[in-house]
Amino acid sequence: MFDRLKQAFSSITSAVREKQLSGQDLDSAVFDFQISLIESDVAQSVAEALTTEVQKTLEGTRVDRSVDMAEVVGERLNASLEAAFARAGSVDIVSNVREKAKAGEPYVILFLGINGTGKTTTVAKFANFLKKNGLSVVCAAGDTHRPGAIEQLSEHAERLSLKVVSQRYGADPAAVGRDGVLYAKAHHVDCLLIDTAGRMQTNQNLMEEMSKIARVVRPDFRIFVADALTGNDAVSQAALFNQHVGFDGAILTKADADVRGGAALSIVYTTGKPVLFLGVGQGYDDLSPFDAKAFLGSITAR
Ligand SMILES: Nc1nc2c(ncn2[C@@H]2O[C@H](COP(=O)(O)OP(=O)(O)OP(=O)(O)O)[C@@H](O)[C@H]2O)c(=O)[nH]1
Ligand SMILES: [Mg+2]
Repeated sequence: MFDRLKQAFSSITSAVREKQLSGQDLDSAVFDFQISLIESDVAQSVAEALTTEVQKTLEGTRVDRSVDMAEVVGERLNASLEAAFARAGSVDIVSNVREKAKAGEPYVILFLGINGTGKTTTVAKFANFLKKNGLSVVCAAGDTHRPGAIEQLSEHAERLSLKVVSQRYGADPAAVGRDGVLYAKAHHVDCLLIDTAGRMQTNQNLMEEMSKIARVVRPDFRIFVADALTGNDAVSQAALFNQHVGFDGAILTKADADVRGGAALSIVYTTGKPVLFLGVGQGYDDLSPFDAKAFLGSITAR
């Protein structure tokens, strides 16, 4: 996973070291770094910000022959990445759910994202994860648009021995969400997971519908689901949902097939929201908690 991003970070420090030793101009190394970030799915704005960090570091140390510029550049980049991930913070959903359960209230999670990113699969994986942590779960079939969507969620739920609250196709998803909340309250279920549609006539309609569900249901947490393989698109979608509906954390699916790795970095940088989990396959256990430290360690080889 994420090999390209790792390569981009290691190539800038080795290029700086080589050029410094041979007294060559460093501008081309900085330019190559920016290109390799973009090729690793790092959003343009984030690639520019990181390149500026490198440039500033080089300007600040160029005169001093005694310092190892490559080392300084590596440290500056690490510090910048660490700061972005620290700003986004982290969330312990299991303890949040437990906390609310103590007060006798269900914890409501709304899943958001465009079509095909893996929302429904992720709802099932997330339900499995909560169950394994000793929590009770119910799902609501909030995608009342796509033919087969209700059956798809119901099949997952059956395999996981979970209840699904649903209505007919064409029903108001906000009403389905509200039914879910009422069911969870009446049956003392710890957590309600609401699946939603990803495709509507227009993105504007999708945003309006998601905002309406959020207004009616007032979820405790909104999870944005993105497909890591779509790279920069995932970042634009994150910006769209963050602006129009708002979300509290992201899950990146299909990370098992993602060799580039820039999506996680870019979503954290551009939205300031944490990545919570990575989807790493199609099985119910293929959901790994996202460890920012380990991620940074793997891409910066520290
Ligand atoms: N390899 C891999 N495949 C995944 C992962 N997550 C989801 N998928 C696959 O992606 C496809 C789409 O998943 P869905 O869960 O149906 O996506 P969705 O967002 O609900 O799609 P719509 O309901 O059409 O909006 C399915 O074939 C999933 O098995 C993952 O982490 N890794
Ligand atoms: Mg779906």
